[in-house]
Amino acid sequence: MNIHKNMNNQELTRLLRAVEAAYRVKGESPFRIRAYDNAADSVEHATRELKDLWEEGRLQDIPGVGANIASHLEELYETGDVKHFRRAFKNLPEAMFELLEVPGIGPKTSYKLTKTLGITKSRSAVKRVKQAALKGKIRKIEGFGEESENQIIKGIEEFERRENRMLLPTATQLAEEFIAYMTKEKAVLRIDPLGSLRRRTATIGDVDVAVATRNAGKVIDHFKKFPQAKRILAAGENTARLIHRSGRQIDIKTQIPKRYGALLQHFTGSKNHNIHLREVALEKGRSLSEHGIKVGKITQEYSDEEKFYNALGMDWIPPELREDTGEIEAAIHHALPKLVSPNQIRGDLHIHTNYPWQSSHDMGTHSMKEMIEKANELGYDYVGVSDHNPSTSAHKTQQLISEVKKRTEFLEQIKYSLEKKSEKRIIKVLNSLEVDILADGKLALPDEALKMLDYAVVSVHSSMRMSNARMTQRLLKGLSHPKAKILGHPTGRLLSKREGYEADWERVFKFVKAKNKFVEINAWSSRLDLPDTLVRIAIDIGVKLVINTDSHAVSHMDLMHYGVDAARRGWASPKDIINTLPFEKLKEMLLETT
Ligand code: DGT
Ligand code: CA
Ligand code: CA
Ligand code: ZN
Repeated sequence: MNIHKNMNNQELTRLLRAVEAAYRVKGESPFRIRAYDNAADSVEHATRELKDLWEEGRLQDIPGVGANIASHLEELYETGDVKHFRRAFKNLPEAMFELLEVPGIGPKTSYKLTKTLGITKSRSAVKRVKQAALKGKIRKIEGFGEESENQIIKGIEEFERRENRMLLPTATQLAEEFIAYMTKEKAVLRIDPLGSLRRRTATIGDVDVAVATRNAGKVIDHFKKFPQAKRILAAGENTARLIHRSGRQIDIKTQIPKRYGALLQHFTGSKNHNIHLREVALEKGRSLSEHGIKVGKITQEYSDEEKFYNALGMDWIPPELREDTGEIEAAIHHALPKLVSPNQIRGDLHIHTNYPWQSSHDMGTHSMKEMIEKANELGYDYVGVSDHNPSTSAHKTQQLISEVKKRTEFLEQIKYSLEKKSEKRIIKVLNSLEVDILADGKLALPDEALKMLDYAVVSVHSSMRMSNARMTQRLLKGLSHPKAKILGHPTGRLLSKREGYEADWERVFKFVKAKNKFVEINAWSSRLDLPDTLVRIAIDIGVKLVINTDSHAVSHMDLMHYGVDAARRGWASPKDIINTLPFEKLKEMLLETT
């Protein structure tokens, strides 16, 4: 493993995952393994570079980085090395860590493959495993078969297709930092994100930014002095690009104010949207560019985008919809949806706390009280506290019931004490759990426990590799229980890690609609699940959705708007989203059990 002083968050995430993998192979304690797993997750989702936080003495601000790991990171930033990590990697082939990047290859598989195939060099590791698999050599290794060999090939193909894309919050934060710097130059009159960042796609290739100015030279000069730049790639008269020290690319494009609308339109994309728009323009004998709309030899100029779209005979189209999936036709017919916006969200129905029980999956880092207070601060009318169900392997049926009973009573007490603080507005607290849908479709809790809840979020957390037909059955069965009201992170996808599982989504959505259930748009940035394309299909079927943060810490509750982005990209209006409803209406829909 390459360890050095200037590791950015992406490299650090890989390093922590490598330590976790080493621990797994060496059979370290589950607590240590979990600590590294949590830390890697936190670093991956951190919106600021950890090195900056270290410089400010705030490493432990990141939930999930405990004192122990923080001390290793301090050693890293001070000396450029970590003795403890070196020890963890001892006697393990370097190449095994490279293979971990392949979806479906875990630490033990990776170790076994590199050992038996004699792979030591990390750079060619993936290529060599692929060659071995294609020659049928892997199925011959003990513990592998034809199926696992095919899975490995599939995983490697997915790995090869995968570009190095950022999660949306990472790109958003990067752009904010950059825009704050650029704004210090007085020649910058206006500045806005462009490209996929403005369209709010779930992952972002590079950050594109537009600047309105009467002095492009000054703007580009200022750009070249950006202190966070590792390298200036190019700087021309009106455009420039750099590599940020996180390894990410930032592009700017400048335009004079009276043509700024055309620039925004042109470089927001998407490519397909622009191609279609150009065809519409062509039919009217016009051509489009970042300078405006050309009729004959005259270029008509547009300072704002709305007039640009209007000139083409259509309404302005929100950037989130610009994917050429019918938005141009709708804009011509004045039939675009009125999209849901973050300030319309009145509550969060899926959050995790540190409620002390032996949980089936990862617990939150803050208490029920802290999480509820945060919901109150956000101005919400209601919040549903939905920890993972207690572990079914650690509890007998009766224990599961008594555990849920205890927690219900605990939550009642908190509600009571909140209501006594009459000077504050009272937030409605709902008693929920995120309950596993087991492989056979049964829920992980007995009826008697489920009965005590206001509603359950039901989710798949295990056995994700099954046929489309079986997964569909599993979801339908899981959703059949009267208390199962919300299907949590429906496809199970983890962006840049694994694709979601397959199911007959139309069938699931029709079932959900018929039984008055709801489908979640999980706002956690590596999930954004339902994906926007499925949001659109669900809405067309008439399904009601709920946008939840799935928070595991107080600060995560601020990330709701990323879920709203996904909803908007799926053409969702407030009427499609149940947590835009006032409490009384929500209660009717959520707590009815028919
Ligand atoms: P990304 O960066 O892969 O997440 O996706 P985008 O959509 O930001 O793509 P990018 O950065 O290549 O380009 C920004 C937008 O500019 C893209 O959506 C389409 C639009 N565009 C229009 N004309 C051109 C052109 O000549 N070159 C490029 N690169 N983009 C253009
Ligand atoms: Ca881009
Ligand atoms: Ca770009
Ligand atoms: Zn979950």
